Amino acid sequence: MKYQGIIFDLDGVICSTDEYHYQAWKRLADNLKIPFDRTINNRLRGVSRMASLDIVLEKSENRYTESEKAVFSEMKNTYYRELLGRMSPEDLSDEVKETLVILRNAHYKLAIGSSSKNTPYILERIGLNVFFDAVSDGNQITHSKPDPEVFIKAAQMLALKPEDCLVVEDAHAGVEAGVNGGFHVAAIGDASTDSRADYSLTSFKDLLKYLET
Ligand code: B16
Ligand code: MG
Repeated sequence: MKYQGIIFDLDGVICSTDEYHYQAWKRLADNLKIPFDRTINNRLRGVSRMASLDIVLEKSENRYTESEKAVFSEMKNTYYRELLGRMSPEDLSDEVKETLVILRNAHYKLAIGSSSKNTPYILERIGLNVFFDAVSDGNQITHSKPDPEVFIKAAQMLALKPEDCLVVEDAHAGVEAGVNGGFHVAAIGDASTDSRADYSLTSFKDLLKYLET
């Protein structure tokens, strides 16, 4: 097989929690009377919570202290977790579920590589907490995407070399992270036009076109 492992980004790839990130940031921005739209939101994909906040605050006329920023980041996370709390295994699409099972049955090692500190909670909500061979997430890294740390950790957990793994990403920062780490990359959604990716996917099951199963 060309690849032995597949490392999936979480928000925007496995599930649509990218929409909940948008709604939670929008709620915070509205509270602070800062303009915020989906174009700005796309810049937050794959980026850590604090780095995302700095991008959101670019449009503010005020300058905030680090302790104020800590409060805002906590507020956004509270809004976000409220939305996550409403999720259930029904929020995992049949397409993603069926494709993951086909890949598992074809003996690929499967991992998550997400910048999110909420990864364990999300996986639990959608019923995938014991599915993956490895979970590398925002709780274990010091550098967020586009740094490749989260994917390198995932590959190490799978005991594979980066060149033997395919990263699946919806964020430009994530595609860059994959390329920086020496991984092959399949891009979907917002990142699908990113020319640095090896493959452009129009849907999750498109992966099966490029992988032996
Ligand atoms: P949290 P991913 C990323 O997850 C999101 O794309 C990004 O928007 C978010 O800011 C980041 O996780 C941190 O998330 O606030 O939950 O720790 O796309 O890498 O799975
Ligand atoms: Mg993502």
